[in-house]
Amino acid sequence: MFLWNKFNYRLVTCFYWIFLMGAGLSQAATITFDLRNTLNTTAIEAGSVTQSGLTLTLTSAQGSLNQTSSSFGVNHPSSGDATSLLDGVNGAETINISFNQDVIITSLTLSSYTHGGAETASLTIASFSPIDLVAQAAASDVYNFSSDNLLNMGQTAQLAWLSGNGFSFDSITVETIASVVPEPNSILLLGLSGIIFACYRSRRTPSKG
Ligand SMILES: [Ca+2]
Ligand SMILES: [Ca+2]
Repeated sequence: MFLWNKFNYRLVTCFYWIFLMGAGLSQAATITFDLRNTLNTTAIEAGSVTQSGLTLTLTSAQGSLNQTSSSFGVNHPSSGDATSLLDGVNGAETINISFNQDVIITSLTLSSYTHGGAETASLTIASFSPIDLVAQAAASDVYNFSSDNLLNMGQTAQLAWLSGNGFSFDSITVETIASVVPEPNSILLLGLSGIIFACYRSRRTPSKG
């Protein structure tokens, strides 16, 4: 009985490893959404655009989304607004960001964002603490994030104007998360062959127990 149980254990273990080898990791991809006129204007102003299979959805509670050849922002319905910037002329404007799958927000780029404390903004990713975006001296500000930057499907990140005369939300870069999917390829088949051979050897080797 003991030998039979041990043989069964080995058999189950072999099948388990074969299953794991048969399931491949999908590649994580880095995708940049340039929100200026390099993306489809109709789609992005309607609030949803797909690139490399990943769909980005944007909304603003303060007005409609507005894209120009060099900027992207919120067109507030009240007069005097900087229509293609996130600003505070008619109240603090924000843009909500979400995706149709889990992503890691790795960076975003702003422009028309004056350094030296003249303008301030923040990015809040899901329930993590807001990140202050301290404007840099460069004409175009790139902000990189290395922690607390996971945005699961269904969650929202919010880019918010805090002070100053307004800025453009130029682009956002995210990394998709690798997932386990059936993906047979030559390497896996090679590994599978090795495992089957190991199982065969294991079965033929007399047990010492
Ligand atoms: Ca505006
Ligand atoms: Ca500005």
